[in-house]
Amino acid sequence: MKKFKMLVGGKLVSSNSGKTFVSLNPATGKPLASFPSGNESDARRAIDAAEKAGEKWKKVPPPKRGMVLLRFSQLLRQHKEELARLIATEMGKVIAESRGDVQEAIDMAEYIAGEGRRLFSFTTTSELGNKFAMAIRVPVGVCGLITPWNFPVAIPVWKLAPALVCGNSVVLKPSSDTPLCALRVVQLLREAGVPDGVVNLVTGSGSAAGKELVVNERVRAVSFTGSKEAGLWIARNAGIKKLGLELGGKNAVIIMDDADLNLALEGVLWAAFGTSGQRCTAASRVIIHEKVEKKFEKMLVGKAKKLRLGAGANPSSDVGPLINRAALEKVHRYTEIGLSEGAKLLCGGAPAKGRGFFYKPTVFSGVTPKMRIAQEEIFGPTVSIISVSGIDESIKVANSVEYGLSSSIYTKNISNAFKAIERIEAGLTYVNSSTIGSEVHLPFGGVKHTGNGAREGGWTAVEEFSELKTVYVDYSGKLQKAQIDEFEGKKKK
Ligand code: UN1
Repeated sequence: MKKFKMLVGGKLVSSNSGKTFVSLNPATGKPLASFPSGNESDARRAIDAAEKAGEKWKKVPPPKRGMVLLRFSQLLRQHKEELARLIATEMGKVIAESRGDVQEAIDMAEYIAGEGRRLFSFTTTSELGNKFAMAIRVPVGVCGLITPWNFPVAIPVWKLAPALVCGNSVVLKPSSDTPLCALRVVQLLREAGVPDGVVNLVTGSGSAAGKELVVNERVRAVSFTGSKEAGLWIARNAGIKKLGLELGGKNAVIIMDDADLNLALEGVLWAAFGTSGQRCTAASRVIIHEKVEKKFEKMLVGKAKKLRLGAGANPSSDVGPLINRAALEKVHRYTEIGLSEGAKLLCGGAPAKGRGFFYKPTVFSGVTPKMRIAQEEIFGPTVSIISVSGIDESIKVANSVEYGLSSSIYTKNISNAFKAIERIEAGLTYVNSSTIGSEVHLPFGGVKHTGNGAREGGWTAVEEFSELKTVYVDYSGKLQKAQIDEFEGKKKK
């Protein structure tokens, strides 16, 4: 097994603790690589390095920072197949989706590179003469990026690219399930020309290295994607700093009685079982008009049973493994919960035989909106079918969960579509398309307990990683008093 190190200030280092952990191949359960168990003091070393290197990086003109990201996007493209194979092996998603993960990173790096020549903010008027007013974007400082395993290349790049173009230095703490993917991303950034210390990689647990990034006052922004529980802890312990939180989802696909059922079927299969249901945007609820429920259930179960489980790297696999044993156990626990709540198991409901962490695509029908399987994020290939009598009820049920990330409606009726667009409480709504498929140049994020209002991607990506400084330039040569000189009628000569 290969042993890897962390990257701090441009140097490969072990943890101060001397301890290591192992990243596994989820399709076999076998060890892949060992990494240092970075702790609080390692995170502090990385923060020191980032603080120092940040002084120079923030002075590099933004278009030049953008050029580094453009080179990075080209390197990602050159290494796309290698990275995709690494994702398929370390995280387990099937190879086509692994390539998509890398493509999303390429798209983001390329798109954000252009921000180097934008970073738009505002100029506006002044209430006084001979005075100029504007707001400019300035770097935040050291950013702590804490990333999940489900998009082990794309999500780190979603955060790294905008943080860097804005002139920040960063400490990346990736999930302990996918450190190899993160290391490869960081190596390519260095190759693209990011100076030593501007990007640091600390591996290890969230409760040690991750925690230090959250509580340390010298870290000025934390961007986190992961569970609601961890997000809540971060929100309560981060102190005064910028926070971007992307948390859970309990996304629904609504299918009306006028929908194209074949199209809806493709969308549900993709949303429920793609990435083995391990996306924050995965659909774990199908809210369907009672008139078409039985027909659709038959169609869905027929297809779900035929999906081939297998290692991500094997091109004939449709559904890969879950990330680890704990995930497998959690998903199965929800099957038991569903059965005990009285839902009807139509297919799946058990781990697949053999090695690795595979779970059979699982469909429950007869689910009611308050059941735990209809409320809680399972993060696995389990979908609950809830039957409703019309559009109003479908939207009410869609909104009856604590989360609000993605949503979708299948209908041919324009007024149903617009009711859904207007009333579904979610950061994303798709019409006649799956809950999955966000593109990098539009904002991505959710409402309610899914997030704290930050949006990744799009023109909003730079907001998380920059501060606005308001600037007034008075060229009148005298003291002009806002709110007083013009409005009191006593303008002094
Ligand atoms: C996530 O699951 O955390 O639309 C992100 C999608 C992807 C992003 C998912 N582009 O599903």
